[in-house]
Amino acid sequence: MESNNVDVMVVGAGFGGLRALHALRRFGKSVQVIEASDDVGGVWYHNGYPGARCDVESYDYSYSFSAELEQEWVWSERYATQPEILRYINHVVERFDLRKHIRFQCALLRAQYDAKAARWRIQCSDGSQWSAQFLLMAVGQLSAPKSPNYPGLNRFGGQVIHSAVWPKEPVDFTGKRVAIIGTGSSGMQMTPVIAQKAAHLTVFQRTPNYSVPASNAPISAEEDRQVKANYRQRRDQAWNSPTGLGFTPGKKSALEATPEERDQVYEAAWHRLGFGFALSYFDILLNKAANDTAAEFIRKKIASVIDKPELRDKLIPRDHAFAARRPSVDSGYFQAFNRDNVELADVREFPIVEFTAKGIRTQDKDHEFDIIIFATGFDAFTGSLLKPEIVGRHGMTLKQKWSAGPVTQLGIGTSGFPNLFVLVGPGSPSLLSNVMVSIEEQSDWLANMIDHMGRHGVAEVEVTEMAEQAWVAHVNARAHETLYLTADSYYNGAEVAGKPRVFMPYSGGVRGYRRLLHKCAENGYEGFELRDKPLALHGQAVNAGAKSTSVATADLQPTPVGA
Ligand code: N01
Repeated sequence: MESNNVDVMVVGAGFGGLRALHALRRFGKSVQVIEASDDVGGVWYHNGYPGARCDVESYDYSYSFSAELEQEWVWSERYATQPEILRYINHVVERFDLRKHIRFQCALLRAQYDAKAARWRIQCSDGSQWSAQFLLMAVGQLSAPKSPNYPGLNRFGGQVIHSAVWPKEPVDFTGKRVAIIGTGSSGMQMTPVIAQKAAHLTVFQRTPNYSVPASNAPISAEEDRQVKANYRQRRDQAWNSPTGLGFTPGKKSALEATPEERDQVYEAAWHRLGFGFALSYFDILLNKAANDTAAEFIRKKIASVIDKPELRDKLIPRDHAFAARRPSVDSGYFQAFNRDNVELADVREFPIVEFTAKGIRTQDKDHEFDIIIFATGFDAFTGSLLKPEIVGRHGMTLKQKWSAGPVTQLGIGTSGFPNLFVLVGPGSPSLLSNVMVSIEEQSDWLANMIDHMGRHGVAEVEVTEMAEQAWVAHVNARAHETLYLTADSYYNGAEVAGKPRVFMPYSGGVRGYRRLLHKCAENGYEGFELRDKPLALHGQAVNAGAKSTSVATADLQPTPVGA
């Protein structure tokens, strides 16, 4: 068992877990990463569907911790494809010799906190058992795929594939009748690509989605040289932008601009900015009337590329504000419906009744398919976190503790679960940010905290109840400043029936969040209790520079989004 004692057990070998491993190793910590699948990459390993690519620009969706890595890696396109991202991840793993710390086909089944030893006792799917001072969950926010359970599902004689569990062997669509259920980012990305191969493609849509064109393009040698000559400035700009994408929100309200000015601004953003379109004016996500101007512009754009008038009304989103749900960044999604072999099935008009041996029966007709793809999304944020049984200090499971929704201090830890950390989890900017920026920020912050604890003889760290209540209130207050709460989405738990309706990501922006993280550390990890002996052994909180274990609520006062 000796070799199974580690300082930190990291769960997940995606971008987050790998970055955390790298950060912790720099401080000389012994780290074991466990990964349920048979290779690195997390979501980028599993989501191998045709057309899968990142909708954050390649230069920004990459690690910043090594200037050499930044300089030597050459991205081929503005928005990298899934295979290219996976090659990058593997390159990083080999270059920094990370693989030897990772155990594959090893899923976390159960972790129980041993309150007297201040260690986590861990059981894995491969039978291995571990003891770790810290348990760091880097399991991703969109890693628990969700499939509707239609009647007759097992009767269907063709192939059923989920976008997020894409087969490793190639799927040949040539001459096939294909169905895609779901029109989120995954469905919208794969539609135009599969349409080119399939004999017939039917897209089952429940909610029309907004999308901004990717304007993807190859990266020239000159552009690569220029970016790399100024990479630090580019990173600074990303870190100091609200979303971590490098876009600075417009200074003006959309409502102050004349219609002509707005059209010019939106037109320019439409052709180049991807997600940056949403920041053309600072209040697009804050004010419904401002949002309407952007939404109307997008609706006109969508209408202009759809040839069949009867499809326009169905494909154009009207039932929610632009970006209140996650919009897509697409490459020819709407145009795909101009093809003779592509059909839209509106399941709000004619719901799916059941699967049949040959396909799908909707209320109006029978559809026959060879392949049916579920692009139906995920049990977001908490799906993978709550899958293993994680038992805290009082014998309570994390699932029980979070039965009314996740409760955290800074999205990082939760009371009753000492020495447990979550990377890019609920309560942090996570999916409202360039997740790479959030991953790096939190990994370094956590590694510093763990190092600090080691140097100050701290055995146990635990979030205080007061701090987590203040943080949840702050996350809610920030969300209420925005339009995010006006729509049902996976941001607020609406994607799974019966899931607590709680707004999960932190909408205060990565820069504001970073300030709070730093302030927390400067104040001796405010909101966390640092103990030299485990509480179970009647240890006292050690000061370790702490001024207070509660949070100064003045630090959490709402400030405008984009500040
Ligand atoms: O999942 P989604 P996704 N019957 O949840 C529909 C990231 N991502 O995999 O909206 C019919 O967005 C559902 O309909 P509705 C990105 O953060 C990134 O597409 O619930 N339809 C919706 O249309 C993204 O936001 C990239 O009414 C059903 C769709 O399925 C996130 O992953 C690429 C249904 C699910 O959309 C998730 O995207 C891809 C049912 N029973 C994804 N159940 C990058 O580029 C669900 N739907 C980085």
